[in-house]
Amino acid sequence: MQGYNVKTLTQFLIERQADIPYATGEFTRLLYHVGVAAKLINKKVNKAGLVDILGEAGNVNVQGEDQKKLDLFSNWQLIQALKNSRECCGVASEEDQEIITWDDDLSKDGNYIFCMDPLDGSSNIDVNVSIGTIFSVYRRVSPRGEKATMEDFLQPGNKQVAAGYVIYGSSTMLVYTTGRGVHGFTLDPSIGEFCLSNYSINTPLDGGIYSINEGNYSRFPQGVKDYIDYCKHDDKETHRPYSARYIGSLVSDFHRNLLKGGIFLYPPTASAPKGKLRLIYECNPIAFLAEQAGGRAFDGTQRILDIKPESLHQRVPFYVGSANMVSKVEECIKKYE
Ligand code: AHM
Ligand code: MG
Repeated sequence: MQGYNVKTLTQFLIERQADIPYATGEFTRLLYHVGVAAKLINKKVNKAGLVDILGEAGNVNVQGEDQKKLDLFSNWQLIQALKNSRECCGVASEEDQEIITWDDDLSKDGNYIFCMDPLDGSSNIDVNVSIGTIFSVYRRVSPRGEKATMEDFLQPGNKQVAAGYVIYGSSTMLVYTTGRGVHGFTLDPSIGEFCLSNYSINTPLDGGIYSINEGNYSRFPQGVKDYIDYCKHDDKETHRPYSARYIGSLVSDFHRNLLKGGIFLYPPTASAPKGKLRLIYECNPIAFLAEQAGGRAFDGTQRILDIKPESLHQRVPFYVGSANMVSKVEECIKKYE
């Protein structure tokens, strides 16, 4: 009889733990709990059309955007999972103005802090388009045994110990890195497990897709306009014009480009000089994944992972994807410096 040979996320995490000298299992437990929360969020996302969970919750989040009900659920679910893991001493979330810390001794003893956008691209929920959870993990810099401090959260992205996302798409996938490659797991709903499906993802150096909200073209800096014109230019040798693909859901746009090769751009505009996306819980984790897969991420002047955050909800312009495509947009932007 044909068997079913799978490696689950939990098995993989345990195997990988042994790779790291002196690993105590704290980090493995943390990611395990994130995986459980992702499954619970996935269940709700799948049922979104059936239950009274669609639509706005009536609150406005710290970015001034309407919160959708599923945003609130996902935020709550992840915070519970992180607390239950007993390895996390603090959380920063897109949905919360302040950092979240706990008073109990177990939490105060946790070694890790967690930054997240619990449900990104949530304006897509009502129309059944893929959305995602984005997360980033750091080792705390404040002493263990005390509450986490803001300093723990304002570390540059190059200090991340792990980052990942969950994409709730035609399949649900969890993709993560701990700085040793990028690995993808697809949820098999029949056994309720994330199973290893994409071992060591490498993104193509060149790609044929550009992803940008081109409706804002007239407001982009000239260098970005030049790059868009370059993408559309007909040139057989460099396989142009490229294809334009834009879902408006960062996780989905990035995931497609990661696998197929492409670039995602969210430039500054006159009305939003820092762009839209948030450094700590959107750009840093995606940049870490991109680099680990062989890609690049920069903000127009410097490497995303080298930016020292100044505030929790800081925004940055974001260009990420296949290394040669990011270098090309960099060349276009630098012309106008
Ligand atoms: P959100 O965090 O409020 O969901 O917004 C972030 C989303 C990203 O997923 C996506 O890349 C971007 O906003 C799309 O913005 P726009 O509609 O301006 O193109
Ligand atoms: Mg978001």
